[in-house]
Amino acid sequence: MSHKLYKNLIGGHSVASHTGKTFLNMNPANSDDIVGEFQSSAAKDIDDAVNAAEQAWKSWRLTPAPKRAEILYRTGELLTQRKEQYARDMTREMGKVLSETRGDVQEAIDTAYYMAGEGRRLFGQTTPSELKSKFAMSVRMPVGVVGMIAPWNFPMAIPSWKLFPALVCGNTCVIKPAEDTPLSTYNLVECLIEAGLPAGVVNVVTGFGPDAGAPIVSHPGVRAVSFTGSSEVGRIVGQTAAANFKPCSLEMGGKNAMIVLDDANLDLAVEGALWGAFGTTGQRCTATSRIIVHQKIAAEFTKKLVARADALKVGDGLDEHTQMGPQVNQQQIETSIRYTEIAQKEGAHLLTGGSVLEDGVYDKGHFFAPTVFGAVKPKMRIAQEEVFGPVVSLIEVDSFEESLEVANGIQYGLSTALYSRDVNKAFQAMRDLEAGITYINAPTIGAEVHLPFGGVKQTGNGHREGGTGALDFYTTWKSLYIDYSDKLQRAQIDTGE
Ligand code: UN1
Repeated sequence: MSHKLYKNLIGGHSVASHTGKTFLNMNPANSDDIVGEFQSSAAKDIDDAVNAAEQAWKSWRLTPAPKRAEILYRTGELLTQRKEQYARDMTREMGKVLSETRGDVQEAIDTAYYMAGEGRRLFGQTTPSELKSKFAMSVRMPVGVVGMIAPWNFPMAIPSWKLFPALVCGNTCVIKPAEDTPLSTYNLVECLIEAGLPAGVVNVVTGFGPDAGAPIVSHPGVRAVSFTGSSEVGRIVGQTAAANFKPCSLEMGGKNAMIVLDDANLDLAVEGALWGAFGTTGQRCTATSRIIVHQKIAAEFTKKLVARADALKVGDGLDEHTQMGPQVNQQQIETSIRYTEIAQKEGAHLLTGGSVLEDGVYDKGHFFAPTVFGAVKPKMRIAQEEVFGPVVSLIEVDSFEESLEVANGIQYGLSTALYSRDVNKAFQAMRDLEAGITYINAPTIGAEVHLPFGGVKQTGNGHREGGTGALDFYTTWKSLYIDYSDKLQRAQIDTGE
């Protein structure tokens, strides 16, 4: 089957990269299926895109926020109409199962409606002046051109978390989708354009990180950068942005713990662990990758979890019966293999999985079996480092206090979960778990778009996506003073009499 050639979208035009090079976007479940061909862009393409965004900003920043918001409402409607098609496209390029890619599109729809509502809020503040007949207030102003680098695991939701608040706040954008999942960004932007977004307000440039991502971060015309991806790349992005004094939002890794206490509803906890660890084939920054279980119930919990992991139906995400899809590419498979070896060398017990699925229906894809390790100690690498695959570790503890200590004993701090029926422990966990997100009696995945999303410690640099936290990143405060006294009044010097 012939595939489609996609070009960069710059200033409302579809343009080929100056490099003359392209790359193929492959279906991770089926190497015969080419999803599309995309531009391998580099610095000159980014320069064109930033220039177009700067040009478009001149009028977009003056478009009233409620009008900008109307475009987001219409985008939400278009996404709703096309949800099924976009979900199928996403499963083809990313691999996760259809129910989850439908959820991914839904997350973009939720973000569209939520951020559209901000078009009639974007509240500022009025503040009393220390001087007489002087009025003081602060208002949110757009930042300018924002550069965005998106990951492949939420191919539509995460671009929407970045684009929609940026747009309602009056910014223009240059976005680079992940090279594994560019089609979903094209689908998203297609809706924005049909909804009435003017040319040049969003520019899409595809390519690889070092060639196309790096120049976005360093370009002097890009006033702020939003990045979601690995800690390794995030560190470079953060350092480059800092060297240019650029605000930069970094959302990176996790090693998310689920604590299961001896008073927990065990079946519920098993269900939650299964979804938290193997949903999206474990490829979420919020994935449950450490299960810290009380020794009194550890044996029973482990038996049930392993049985459920064994029974998971792994396969092509386009098949409605599949419960877990492939990993996104060969590199991710290699990471899963590497950590399986590391864990075994460290003395962890492989309870199930641990291998690449290669035969029969699996021979054309990147499939890894759902993997559970037992006898994991808190300081082992398998308990400390992010795998980003279907691999989960069980760590036994003797007390609630110890479980909190183990949960906090890592460099990351994104999501955490506690299964217990004890309300005091639930509140204590909410207070003491060092993470941006804590769930009680629910797994570590499944954040909703109208709450702040992000983490502490090495997970991020303090910014939040989702919720009103996003508005703080995509606007800058301007303080306004209006003196109607008709004389010179001096702050800190005159009395206001
Ligand atoms: C991510 O993995 O980068 O909370 C985002 C969740 C999803 C978003 C995950 N709503 O699991």
